[in-house]
Amino acid sequence: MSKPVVLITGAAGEIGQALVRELAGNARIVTLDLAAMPEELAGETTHVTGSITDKALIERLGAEYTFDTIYHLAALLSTRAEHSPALAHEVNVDASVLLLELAAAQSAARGQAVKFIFPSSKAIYGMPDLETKAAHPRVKEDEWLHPDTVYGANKLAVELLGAYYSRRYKQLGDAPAALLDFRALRFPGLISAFTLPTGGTSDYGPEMLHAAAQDKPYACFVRPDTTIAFMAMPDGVKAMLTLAATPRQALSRTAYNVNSFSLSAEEFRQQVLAAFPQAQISFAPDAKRQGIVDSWPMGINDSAARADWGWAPEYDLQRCFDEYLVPNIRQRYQA
Ligand code: AKB
Repeated sequence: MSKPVVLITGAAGEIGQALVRELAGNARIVTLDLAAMPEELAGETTHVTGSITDKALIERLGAEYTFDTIYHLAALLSTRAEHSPALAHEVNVDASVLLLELAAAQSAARGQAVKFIFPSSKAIYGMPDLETKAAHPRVKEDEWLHPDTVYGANKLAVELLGAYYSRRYKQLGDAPAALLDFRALRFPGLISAFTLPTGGTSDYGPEMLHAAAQDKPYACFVRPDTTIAFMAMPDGVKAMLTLAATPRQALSRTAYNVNSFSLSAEEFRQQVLAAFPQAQISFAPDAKRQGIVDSWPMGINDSAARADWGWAPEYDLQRCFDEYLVPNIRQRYQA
């Protein structure tokens, strides 16, 4: 049997690299990114260098390949998006619509739903103030959907559009034989031992750790008490692959929270100091970025994912640091 063809957008980014490593060998992978794939992954994919906002390029990909699954990872993260809201809309929403159109057309043509896996974010929630945030430490999927950032609004818009393309697309005309199968995951801040995020606002966690491992001082841009949820990258990839593999009839919704552990910036610092006692970590809160993180919940309730598709993270806080982050980061920078 021929291998399924998988498209990964934003594949040279943090989640993309980790996902390619997991999928390599089991699928024919087509990757799309503005950047080239890192050398060690270059042989694993057919890489297309270009922008997801390029309509002609997306149409060409649709004409050249028939995709079983699309992992649409390309996005401008929250801090970067605040600096350029119109560009954020173009990259995060308009380009998503181009890909949804591609998946809808291929689903209809083949009579078989293309799976469309979309990493959404806790940024789609908006807590109005710190008191409310403390009083609702584990937000459910249908609560507090008032994002404070353009990135959160973009992610929520694509979740809603994806659900529409999955259920109602062009039902007033001639109904296509099959609609696409859209599935979204609302992630906490993902932390990788191998890559660093760019342009996000939960970046202070991974930045603190990677700086300490390189003996560089780090000034954290949020207050010590700032608390949000994080997740080890291998759990993020596991969540995407498990959700993609779940039969559609088991799913009761199109967007699922997935949670791991929550900790404050000071607790993060303590974890880093336990591994790198020489680390020089100070706090220099930036009012704007602080405001963004304050609007995000402390944690998210993932009982629907647990019930519908057996989600459970493998890494709790201590395992994440002791078994995944610290040994791999140490090795990376020592090398
Ligand atoms: C960001 O900081 O923008 C992302 C996110 C919360 O989705 N990590």
